[in-house]
Amino acid sequence: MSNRRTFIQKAFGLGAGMFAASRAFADSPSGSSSRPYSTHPGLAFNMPVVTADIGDLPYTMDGNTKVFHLIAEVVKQQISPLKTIDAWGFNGSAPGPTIQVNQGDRVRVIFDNRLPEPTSIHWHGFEDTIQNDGQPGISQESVKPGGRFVYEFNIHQAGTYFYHSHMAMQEMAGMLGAFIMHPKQPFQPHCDKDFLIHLQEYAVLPNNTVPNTMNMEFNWLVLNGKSGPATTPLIVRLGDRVRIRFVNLGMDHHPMHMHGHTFYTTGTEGGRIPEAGWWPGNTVLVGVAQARDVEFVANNPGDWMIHCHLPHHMMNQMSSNAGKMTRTAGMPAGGDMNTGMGMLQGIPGAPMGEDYSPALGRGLGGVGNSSDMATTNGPLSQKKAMDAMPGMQHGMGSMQMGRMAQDDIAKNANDVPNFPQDAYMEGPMMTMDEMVDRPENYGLRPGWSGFMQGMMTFVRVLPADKYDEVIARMKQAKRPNDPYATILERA
Ligand SMILES: [Cu+2]
Repeated sequence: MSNRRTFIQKAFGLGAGMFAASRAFADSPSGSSSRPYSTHPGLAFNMPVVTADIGDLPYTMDGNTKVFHLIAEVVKQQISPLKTIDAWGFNGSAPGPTIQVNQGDRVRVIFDNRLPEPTSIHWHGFEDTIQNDGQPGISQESVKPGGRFVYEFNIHQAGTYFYHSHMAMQEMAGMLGAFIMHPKQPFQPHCDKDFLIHLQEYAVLPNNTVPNTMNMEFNWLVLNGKSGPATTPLIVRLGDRVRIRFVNLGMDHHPMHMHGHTFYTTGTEGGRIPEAGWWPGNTVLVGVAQARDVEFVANNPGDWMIHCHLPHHMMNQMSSNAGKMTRTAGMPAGGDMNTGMGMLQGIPGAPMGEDYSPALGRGLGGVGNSSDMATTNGPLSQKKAMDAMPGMQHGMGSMQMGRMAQDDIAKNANDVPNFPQDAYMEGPMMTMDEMVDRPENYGLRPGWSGFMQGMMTFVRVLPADKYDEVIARMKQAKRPNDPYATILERA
């Protein structure tokens, strides 16, 4: 028995027999869509939650207390192959790593502030003592730069909870993470896979790396800190019962939609819903500061999309679509606050006026934005496109920027009102399969990445042979701190 498995068993209170039973069963053929609940035949147990692209915060034991070391710090978060932003997060990522504990645990979180300003950590939804609430200036002194605060909890709840800075702007800069409390009595029916997906949004202008946290309009929409197609798909075996925990600590509510299946909402940020109260759907609205746990039997093979259904949240580097579009050499990036919010000062005073062009996001005017920096959104030559987007010239790799098949566009396209809509926003010219290559993407349709943007990922429901092949490739990759490690150990 590997150390890793021993660790998992200790961590989640799993008996050796449970592993043996589910393991033996996993070796048998699976894939029947008639299986009502799960590939696991025995008693339910708590599967560790997988937070793809993020992973978990490790802990040590001090007697009976689980001790976590949480560090707030400046992080470089790569949200897309060509876009790395300066965020504030925890232990190297934004969102921070997921903390997983069991109901009944005694937990200590040693928190260090390595940010240049005061902060504290709020434990969202915890029914704990006021001294541990993490509300700066109310329940505790702020933790100064270089300072430390120790939080202690007796975990008596169960479900999907969070931690985050209680300073609003810091939260928008990435200071959030998940806190899973596994129930003492595992939830029935047993789930074979348990995933967590954070929903976040950033406003980052072209050629900038610093999110504008005061912005009200967002052009980078991310799941677990990655924008499609850089998101890592959820890998499940045909017949698995799957739980997905959506967590939203952003500015907007997100209707999260899944293709090919009907799921039931089984939990909220307040814990488990009794089964009689579960409701079916294929879209669940995840409001700000809410969690929604959904469960389904993955009985329909295919690469099924999971995405926010707000149209603007299915794009990257989104731009306002008004004013002169493709008939000019480029468009300004980020108007100032007034014009960006629609308070027009040009002539005539209408968004289609000669003084206006589309703007990429909204800015503050002079602070972190660049009204005069033109970039392209039109059918320009490849050279012009490259010249206009200096930030895009590094590592363009296999991206076929600017190449769109002539016969994809009607001859009279430029005479048609509303053209272009998606013609130069997605499709073959945005394909970057090689740049986002990873084992979890193995076997996807060639060119898939040109159609994945923003809050989009897949649940890949794979028949046994394909599942085994993808899992084998994931194991082969031997990635340090692999978020999928707890699944790979069992596979
Ligand atoms: Cu959304």
